[in-house]
Amino acid sequence: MQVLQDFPIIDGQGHSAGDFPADILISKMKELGAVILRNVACDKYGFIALTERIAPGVERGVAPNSNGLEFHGEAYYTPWPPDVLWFYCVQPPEIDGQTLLCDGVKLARLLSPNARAFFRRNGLVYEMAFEQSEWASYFKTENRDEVMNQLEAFPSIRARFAGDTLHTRYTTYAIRQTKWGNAPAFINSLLHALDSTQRTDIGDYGLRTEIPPAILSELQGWTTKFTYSLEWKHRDIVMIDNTRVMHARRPFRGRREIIAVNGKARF
Ligand SMILES: O=C(O)CCC(=O)C(=O)O
Ligand SMILES: [Fe+2]
Repeated sequence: MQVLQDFPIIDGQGHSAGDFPADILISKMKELGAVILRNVACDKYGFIALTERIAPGVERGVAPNSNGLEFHGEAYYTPWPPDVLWFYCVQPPEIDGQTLLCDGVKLARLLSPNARAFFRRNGLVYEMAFEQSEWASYFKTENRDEVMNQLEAFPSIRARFAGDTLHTRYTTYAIRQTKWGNAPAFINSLLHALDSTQRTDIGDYGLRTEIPPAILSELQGWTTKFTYSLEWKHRDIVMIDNTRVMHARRPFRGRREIIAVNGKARF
């Protein structure tokens, strides 16, 4: 059985993304967790201009290679996940490569009392290693002492440098309150961090919390059944509440180019 989730697709009717009313996107995203804007006149620069009006951030490519990716909220292995996640489709995949969405508020409601109690009692501990280019860009300094000082603002993170690599150990919860609506949502990088077969692109990243197998298979069951699968079209723009909706992707073959922005809401 496939229980589909619905996220709204707004038809931009060929209008320019530059003029598209921000309040429509914002209100749909707040209400339903994600919104897809299709059929707008928009190149990559128009997309970036739209993000800058609503929720700007650093433009990046998506995770490299053509492997699938398990469900995750973006950057949930750090204390600073973006609140809005944007994707823009430069080139739809030739074969497969759908991006999947799963509403963490619905997922939190579906969880068994046993799973919910486990996640209330047990935090998630993530470890991560950041290369110099990554930490220097995030902290806007190349000075390690300065980075350690900035990290003191986050009591939930322990950090150390080994050479130029920053190692972090971050403790948080699997179920957290959403930013818009303040509802409990299952949003984290648990499944992604545990899926070592699909994490070939990132070394030294993992979950140090043991999740009981029954809870893990419950989660895999719900996220498989309760999935929205986006069949990318040229110039699709997706705006995701990253405090509520997790994303994943199916493996693909052939060309596929999606760009992303980890955004900070201006609203
Ligand atoms: O390629 C995708 O559809 C999403 C990849 C991803 O999770 C990311 O880059 O944040
Ligand atoms: Fe991601």
